[in-house]
Formats: sequence, structure tokens, C-alpha cells
Amino acid sequence: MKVQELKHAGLRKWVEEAAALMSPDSVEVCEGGQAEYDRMIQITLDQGLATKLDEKKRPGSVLYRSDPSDVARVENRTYIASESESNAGPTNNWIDPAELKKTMTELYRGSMKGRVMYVIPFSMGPVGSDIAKIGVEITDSAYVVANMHIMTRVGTRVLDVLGSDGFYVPCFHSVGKPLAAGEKDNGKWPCAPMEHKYISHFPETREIWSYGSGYGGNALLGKKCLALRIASVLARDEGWLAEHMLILKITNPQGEAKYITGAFPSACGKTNLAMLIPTLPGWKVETVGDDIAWMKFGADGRLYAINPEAGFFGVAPGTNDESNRNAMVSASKNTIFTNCGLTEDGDIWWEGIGYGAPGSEIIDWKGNKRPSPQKDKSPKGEEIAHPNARFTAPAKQCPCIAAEWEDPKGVPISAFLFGGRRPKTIPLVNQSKGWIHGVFMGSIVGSEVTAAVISDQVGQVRRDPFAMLPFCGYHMGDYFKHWIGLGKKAEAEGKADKLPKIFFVNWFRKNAGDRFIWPGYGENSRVLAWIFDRCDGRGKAVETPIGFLPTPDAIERPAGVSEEDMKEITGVDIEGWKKEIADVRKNHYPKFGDKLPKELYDELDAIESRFNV
Ligand code: OXD
Ligand code: MN
Repeated sequence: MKVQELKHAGLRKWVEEAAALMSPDSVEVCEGGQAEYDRMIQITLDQGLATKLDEKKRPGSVLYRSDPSDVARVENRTYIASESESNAGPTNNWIDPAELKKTMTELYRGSMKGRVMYVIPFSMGPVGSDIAKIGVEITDSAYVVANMHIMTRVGTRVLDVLGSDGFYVPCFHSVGKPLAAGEKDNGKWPCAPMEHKYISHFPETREIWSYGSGYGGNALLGKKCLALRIASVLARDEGWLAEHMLILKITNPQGEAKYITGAFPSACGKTNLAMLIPTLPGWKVETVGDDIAWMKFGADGRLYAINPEAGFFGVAPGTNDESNRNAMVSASKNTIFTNCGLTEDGDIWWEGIGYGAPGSEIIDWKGNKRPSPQKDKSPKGEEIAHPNARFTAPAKQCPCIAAEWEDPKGVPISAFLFGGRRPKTIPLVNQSKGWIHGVFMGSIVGSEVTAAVISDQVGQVRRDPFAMLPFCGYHMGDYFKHWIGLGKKAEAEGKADKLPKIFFVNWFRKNAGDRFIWPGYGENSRVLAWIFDRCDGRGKAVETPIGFLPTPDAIERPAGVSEEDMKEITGVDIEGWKKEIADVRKNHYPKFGDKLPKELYDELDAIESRFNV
């Protein structure tokens, strides 16, 4: 479709101005549909950027290798350019928006020379849902267009909903590698050097400007940039929640269903939990979403959630038939793989896939030939697949996708889970005493740093409130206030009992021998079953200074977990909690200055005083 055919005058003008600035060879408005997707893949095949996988082993699937400098979200090049620095808060990088726009305008000038400018109208959420939002991404990457086709709803049906004057979030993206006359990518992943990469958000004007990276959340702007950073600001202003949460449906043996959302920092097994295969007989788990939840209050006072995405952008290494069979099936066809190994028989391979690589040689994510690993492990730093290698798979291919996953009104949420990788102190599961205590729990989420981001802190624990640390588009202290405010409003309206119950879970407790105590994966269904029952006022629990913990016999023990183990992971580690509280008081909460809501300090005081009596 041509730019002139766009009915929305504001959108047309914005695209024309972008084209004048970025000087692409041509401009194309994406219409959506399989033929367009296939054409984008073909373009990247012709550019030498993609490898078609064996049609029998991975039908309709391709593999890309990115530049080694462009393999993950770049948090230190990600900016919240709010008008005032204090509105970005201490957890975000800030640059004055006028200054940043000036710098980036110069980078964008001529940045698409030799390339096509694609205009992607996309909907986050089912097209036309009251909870959905529309974005339009301008990009010079056919790889991005193809990924956006899977991850969002793209095309003319979105323009139809947008009409001639609807609201959309404008998103600029350029890989920052113009081509000289006659120059071609020739198999070299286009991107700009690190110091020229910018992933910028302008919260007041609801704009996203991304430059220099072609990878994942830096480039697929519907995901982290729109659905979390900008949407969190919209949600604050409009009274709803945009959260880094999975959404799952759980059904008990009696056939009763509930919906639960869960916030976990990156690479803590969110996708695995969302697609869990219960080991508990008679229970069923289905997926609504694996990464992001948008939630609005219904007239009945309940919170209704939609998954704004249409696909999974999952971490490949560690995914196997045991850890996540449903993800493996989701990615068995029509999938885009990035930075995985390529086997001799034209299939993908990664560390933790569950089997050694076939044949004698394999091509690693950097494009080098290597001997095929016999086991599914490689020494650190010598991986065949990059630790943040990804699969982009359509959600509808997931065998356990819930029938209502695209219901425009969303699904009513009964419980929120918070969790992270915490080898010590934090119990297996802990129910909050009330809403504000639950907000306190969310505010102190922490996890070990993993490979999902480029950081020099890998292995250390970092606090990641609500798993939103890299994704909150405004001051985190105000974000806590927003959460507290929603609880107070529900209370004032007499609807507090309609709010989801809040739980803190931890699958990652280790014993003195550094061994995980809880087996995790499908066995987490035992914990979900307890949570399900607690939502109905059942499930055996004891009230403790930190919340309601299951009695050691409330959750049936899985194989390999002794009675002692169970006591340990459902008990209160008093010394550990004293340290936790001291750390929150000394190192965590002061970061937010006077924006840290008093209610959270009160909660901290209350827990501490319960330990001191
Ligand atoms: C993701 C992340 O890619 O959270 O989902 O890093
Ligand atoms: Mn995520």
C-alpha cells in the first residue's frame, strides 16, 4: 500500500516527514497477511541474512545470525526522555528530550539510504479490543517486519480501526546502516556501533525512537517499548495496569477455572510457567500470555487482562521437551530463530535442547564451523547458540493456548504472582496479608542477573521491583503509588474483595550443597493448586510475620523433596529476613527518595516489628 492511500492525515504527514529525513529508496505501508510475511523472509534470504531451515524438520522456518554487538536489549542505551528528569526516576537513564531528539534526528538523517522504509500499523491486543492500543512502526528492516507479523497484529485491519483520526503511538526504528550506491548487506547483520545505539521513549508525547540495533526488544517496538514503557505511562494516566506479567489459566479437577498473572524478572522461566504441564493429576494449565499483561477494571470491580502480543519471543537455550514441551511444539514450524546453532541437516540447535547435535559439524551463532557437541552443553563463552538466542513463534501454535486468549474483553484475574531467582531466604510461596503488603512484595522483587541483558553484573542479585526495572516508563516511586492507589480506590468503592490476591513464589531455593530444593517446572502446579485454593478461602496456611505460608503438609511433596526440605522452604528464615529488611531499608528504598510511598515504609516497619516481639 502507498503512503498516499493512508486515510489518517496525521499519520500520513508523520510518514512523509520521516521519509524526507531518512531518505529511503522507497516507502511501503504493510498490509499484513502471509504473502507479505513470505516476501519479507525472501528479502532477508536474498540479503544473505537468513538461512532457510530444512522444510521437513522445521517447516516454514528460518535462522538469522545477528552481529556480535547486537544480541540483547541494551539497557545502558535505553532512555526515558521525560520533560523533567525527576519523572524518569532513579532506575531509568534520562536525557533531555529536546537534546535527545536533536542528536537522534542527525543520526536518522539519511539513515535509510539504499533501503526500503516499511510502515507497520500494528495492534497490541486483539484488533478493536477496548484494552488494545495501536502503534505504527517505521523501520528499514525486513527482519523486523517479519517478527512484528508474528508478535503483533499487523496491517490494513489495524488502519481500519485507527480510522482518520484515531490515537496511535508513533515508533521510529532504523538499524542505522545506510547503504552506498550498489552496496548490499551481503550476509552482514546491519546495525550501528554501540555508542550510536539509542532506544528512546518520550512519555509525554507517547513516542518511541529507536536507532542502531536490529535485535529483539530494541527493534520490535511493540513489545518492551510500547507495551511496557509507554503503556505503563498510559496506564498510570488512565487508571489501569501495563505489566511484565504472564497470564495463565488453571483448571482444577472439578472443572473450575481461574486466571493468574505473574511478574518475574527476565529469564526466570516465565514462558515455562505460562506453558506448564501439571504433574498434579486432574489439573490443567493453559496459556493466555507469556510476557506482558494489560489489565483494566470491569464494571464488576474485577481486573480483566489481555495479552497484548500475538507471539512468543522466547529464550531458546534451556528450552527442551522436559522444561517446556509446549514451547518446543510452538516453535516446531513457521518460526524465526535468531542466534541458534545450525546443524548439518538444516535444523536449529542450542545448549539445553535435550540432545547432542547430529552430524560431525555445526555452525555456531557467529557463523563458524565447529565440531558437533555430543552433549547439549558447551563451556561458558564457547556456546554454539548465544545464551540470549531466541525463537519468534506464533502464539496460536502453542498446544496449550487457552481458547479465550484473544477474547477482546480479557480474562478476570484472581491472583498475582511475584517471583525471582532467590537461592536463599524467600519461601516457596507466601500470600500477602492484603493489597499494600502485596505491593510491598512486588516492590522488593529481586533476582540473579542473567544473559537476557548485556550487563557486567551477571550472577549477582539485583532488585527488580515488579520485574519492571528495565520497563517502567516513569519514576518507580510513582509506579508504586499507582499500585497503592488502585487498591485504595477499590476499597473506597467497596470492591476490595474483587481485587486479585497477591503471592510471592520462589522456585529457586538452594540447599547448603548449592542444589535446587524444589524441582520446578511441572511440579510448580502443586504451588499453583494451593494458590487456586487460597483464592477460594481454602488451602491450609499459617499466618507468619512475612505473610500466609502453607503448612508443610498443605502442598503435597514431589519426588526428591524430603519433609525437612519442605519445612525449610515453607518456613520463615528469621535471620535471612532480618538481612532482607535491612537491605531494603538501607540500599533499596532510599533510591526512590521522597517518592517512595509512606505506606511501603509502614509495611517494612510492620514486618520488622513483628520479628522483634
Ligand atoms: C524479554 C525480557 O525478552 O524480559 O522478555 O528480557
Ligand atoms: Mn520479558
